[in-house]
Amino acid sequence: MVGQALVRRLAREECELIEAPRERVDLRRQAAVEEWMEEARPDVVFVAAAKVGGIHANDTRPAEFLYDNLMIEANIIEAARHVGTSKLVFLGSSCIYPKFAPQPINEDALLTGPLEPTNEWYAIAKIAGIKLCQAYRQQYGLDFISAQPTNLYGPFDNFDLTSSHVLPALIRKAHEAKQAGAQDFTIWGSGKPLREFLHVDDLADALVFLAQNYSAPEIVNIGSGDEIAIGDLAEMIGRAVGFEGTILRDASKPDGTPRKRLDTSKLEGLGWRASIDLKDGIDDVYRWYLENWA
Ligand code: GFB
Repeated sequence: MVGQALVRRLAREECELIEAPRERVDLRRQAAVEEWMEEARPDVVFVAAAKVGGIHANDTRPAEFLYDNLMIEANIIEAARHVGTSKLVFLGSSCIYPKFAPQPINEDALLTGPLEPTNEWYAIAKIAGIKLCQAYRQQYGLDFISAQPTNLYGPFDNFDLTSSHVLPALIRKAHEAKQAGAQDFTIWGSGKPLREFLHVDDLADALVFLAQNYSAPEIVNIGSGDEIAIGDLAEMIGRAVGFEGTILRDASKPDGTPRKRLDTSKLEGLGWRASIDLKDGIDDVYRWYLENWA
């Protein structure tokens, strides 16, 4: 999803675009990454690739989320150094911050407290990626930066109900309930956790902005300010999809972190802010879902 958004955004820049699709290179394999890098010799690298998933996938596949992400980032960062890449933008995540970090979460909160257990494996891998960028800057003088996006959604999202994030899952549940003429659909947890959502086209724009305008070891948050309780999100999606029944809650499923709104004052100070509002973004993704998935 992030890679596709970057490709759409970079089509508007004067650059030659080189992609590393999954079929061409398994980024978990060091030799494959080295070979790809030697051939491509990119000037700028965006590390969008990662093993990602929603709360259930993170919670039940800890080894994959830790191992795959450590390998992907370590292989790419070291191979980029080897071929003389001049700029690298690494993507972290808002889950790198402590579970009970003060809100909105400032970049300084990194490594100040315990992580949310459902996604600590992914978070540890992403923190290692951040530290790799900082270490390569310190030891080799390389301009490797890292950005921390809030919860993302958009075209090419994953709509598989066991591995997806909440927003695509609820679009699918609401749509299928409407199609089946069902009276209800069920969301996980209490519906009370708050999440901030950023459309992936906004993210891609921010990443290109940072590649062009930011060069420092400190991490940068990318958020939207569009924060909503999961129960309210479900109702909003129900309206967008045209579902008129009841929304039930499954308390046996985890809530995860209670709130993780990012403080985006640093990025705004640099001159960038999000522009796609959540309602428009949901309409956009629902259109994409109808055309490509449903
Ligand atoms: O998006 P999500 O899976 O991940 O879940 P996190 C967000 C909230 O939505 C949780 C609730 O409180 C879920 O319990 N939820 C309700 C649902 N219904 C559903 C449903 O049908 N599917 C899903 N998936 N959730 C992720 C991390 O945490 O945040 C990732 O797991 C990543 O590693 C991402 O960092 C940014 O927001 O809890």
